[in-house]
Amino acid sequence: SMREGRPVTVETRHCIPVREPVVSLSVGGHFPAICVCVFARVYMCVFNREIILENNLNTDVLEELAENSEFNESKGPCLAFRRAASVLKSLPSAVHCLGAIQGLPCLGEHTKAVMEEILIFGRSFKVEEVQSDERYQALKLFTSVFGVGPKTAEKWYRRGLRSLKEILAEPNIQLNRMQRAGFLYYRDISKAVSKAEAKALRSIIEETAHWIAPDSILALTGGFRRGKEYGHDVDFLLTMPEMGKEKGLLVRVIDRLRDQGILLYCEHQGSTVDMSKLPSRRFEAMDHFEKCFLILRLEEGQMEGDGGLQKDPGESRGWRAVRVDLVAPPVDHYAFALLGWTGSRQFERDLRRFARKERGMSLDNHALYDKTKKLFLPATSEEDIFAHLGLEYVEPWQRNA
Ligand code: DCT
Ligand code: MG
Repeated sequence: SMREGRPVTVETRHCIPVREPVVSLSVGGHFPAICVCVFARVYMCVFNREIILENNLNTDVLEELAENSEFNESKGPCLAFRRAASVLKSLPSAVHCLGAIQGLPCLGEHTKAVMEEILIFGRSFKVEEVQSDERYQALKLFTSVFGVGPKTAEKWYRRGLRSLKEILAEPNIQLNRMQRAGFLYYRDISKAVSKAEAKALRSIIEETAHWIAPDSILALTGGFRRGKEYGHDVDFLLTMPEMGKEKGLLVRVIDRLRDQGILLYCEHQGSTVDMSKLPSRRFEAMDHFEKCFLILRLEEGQMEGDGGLQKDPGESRGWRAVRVDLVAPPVDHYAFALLGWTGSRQFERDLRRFARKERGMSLDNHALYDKTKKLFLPATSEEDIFAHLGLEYVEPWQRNA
């Protein structure tokens, strides 16, 4: 799994770990009824069979349910399952009984029902039903291709297509450039990117950027900045120390990567930040910075000591394709862009909600706006932003929820 889990056993006051011997049930007099009841059922159903229920296992199934809701365009339930997964991820230990989750926020009845099934039967029938659903399987498969979103996936499903082979064999399907690259490099880019690979790419892009502009600044963001071992892509911010000097830099970096023969695919988006619209501009989920979505070729020989390329066993070619996002904000928006692109998505969502609800402020990847004072709060670092929000600084590795 690409997710971080903390496999620690739970020792909360209200529950006994499932792995404890049966005798500990007899001391259950002061435990809440629901807890005792669940334990009795656990023992009746599975006797001594060990159920090790780690939270990462739980959150994976909840994220599958979230994805399924997304395919069904059920935004509410989708967000509810994502929130629940995020809350479980933030617990210091694994959940071994329902009692341990009774008081937690954001766990809806559907989530609780799924967790109860897993605690009692060691599996969830609701999840299995979703997993075996033909439409879910097809949409999950289709959207796993770079450039294919839920709308396109749905269209293909309605045409009766069920496999990637069938899509490629269908003469009436027009793939766009991004989707063609997605199919071409499918095996490589559906493989997780390791931290060592991310570091190697960082060196390559930094060298390229410095060759063009020696004082340019490159920062690794996304999951790898949060300390994750694996990711689905590698995210970077690129800027210049002086405002406006970043203009044209990204295009030159792309050209240079192309000249070096490592640019397999590039979708470039120019900046759409409209400074004249400030401060009436809407605060949005997507940012307007100049950026590019790339597929780069990473050579075995470019890996620095700590590990080789993530490849299939028996794969003899000495390179792999990797998805890279490169975003180029102007320096006075840099701190906001860094905070936004470091993620996680759920952390950003919660931080924005906190700013809005608790502080009457709007936060996005560009700026922080105080709605009462009607002014923008400038920041040159993430620390400044947390300070404006009246929060203690949260380290990137603590933003994984
Ligand atoms: N982000 C953003 N605007 C976008 C896309 C992403 O602000 N248009 C933010 C949200 C999280 C962060 O950037 C990185 O996005 P991902 O790469 O999708 O997530 P990740 O946490 O790096 O996870 P993964 O390991 O899957 O890459
Ligand atoms: Mg990422």
